[in-house]
Amino acid sequence: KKPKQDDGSAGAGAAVGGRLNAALIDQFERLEKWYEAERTEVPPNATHSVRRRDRPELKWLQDGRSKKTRDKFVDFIRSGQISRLTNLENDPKLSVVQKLTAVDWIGNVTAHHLYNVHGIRSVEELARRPELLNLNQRICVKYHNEFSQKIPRAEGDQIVATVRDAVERLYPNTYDLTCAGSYRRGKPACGDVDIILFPKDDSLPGDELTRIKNELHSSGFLTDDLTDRHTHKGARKHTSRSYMGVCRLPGPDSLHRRIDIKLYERREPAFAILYFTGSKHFNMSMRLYAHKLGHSLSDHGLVPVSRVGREKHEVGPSKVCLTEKDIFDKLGLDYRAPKDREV
Ligand code: DCP
Ligand code: MG
Ligand code: MN
Repeated sequence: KKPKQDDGSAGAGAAVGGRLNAALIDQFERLEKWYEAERTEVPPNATHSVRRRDRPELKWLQDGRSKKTRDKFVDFIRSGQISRLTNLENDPKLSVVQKLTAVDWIGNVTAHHLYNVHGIRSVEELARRPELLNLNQRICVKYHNEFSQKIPRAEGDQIVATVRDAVERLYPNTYDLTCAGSYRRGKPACGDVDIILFPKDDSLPGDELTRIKNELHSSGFLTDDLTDRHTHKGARKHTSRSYMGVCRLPGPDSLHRRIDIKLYERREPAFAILYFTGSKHFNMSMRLYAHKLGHSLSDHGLVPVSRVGREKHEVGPSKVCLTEKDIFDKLGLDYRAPKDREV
């Protein structure tokens, strides 16, 4: 939840509190980003706890935060800055690590290794050293510049239409196609295009996705494939297949774009659509909520579970949900339209 706007009724104190709160949230969020680059633990739920209150003052301090978090808070109140954040932001190594991990498939461990062992200081340098990278990383480094430019919706529409045409050519009137992800949440521009395919009649997917992929390659639309470590042998009861790759529309000025295609069996498309619509944070909080009610929510269903220690056992069949709204209903939540699922 965003801090509430001050409506003026609570006087000047609340206005100052609101502004301070926003600045504090901003600094904790930046801190979280840097901690990620440093691979240190983020104080548990620090940002979340700040977000929950309109006035972060004393109440929050007494609220059982860790001492380290309280110290940062006091630091902020005294100086307007969390000095730990200033230090991290001035750390030359961490700022390189952050730039490197902005590339998909490059995580912290790889980034630190590239920095320490190979002296890499930028993504451009990395592009000249493909021998240091695996295949997915090479592709993402090569197109890093293009991938960091967002895809306007109109171009997203053309990409979707290209895939739809290929699917119809190969399998006329067989699949329903949904563009999920940030596109479905109504964002004006998206990081990639996320397409889900459902057979109109129940069927377990076979090699249809491979044929669709080959078709899109032969027309020159797909330029590169990324390999997914999850899609191979025995992947989750064979109820879905995924493809991740790179596409480019015809025309001299068009950019290389990331594209994900998922093919599901039809039963219960609502769960897959809900999952791939996101956002990631929204999914996390909805899963956590389901978990608290003793259920496990995934792209395949909503299943009652019992936990013994760290073990999770399904103790019943998935709830039947034909629409996304059914899933919200089953959890006792108010329905939220895709555009309201940012957080
Ligand atoms: N997703 C998730 N958890 C992950 C990865 C993905 O829940 N670790 C779900 C939620 C995402 C959706 O899949 O919204 C699509 O993933 P993307 O990475 O494509 O994210 P978005 O489409 O939301 O944003 P972007 O515009 O960056 O593509
Ligand atoms: Mg996306
Ligand atoms: Mn995606």
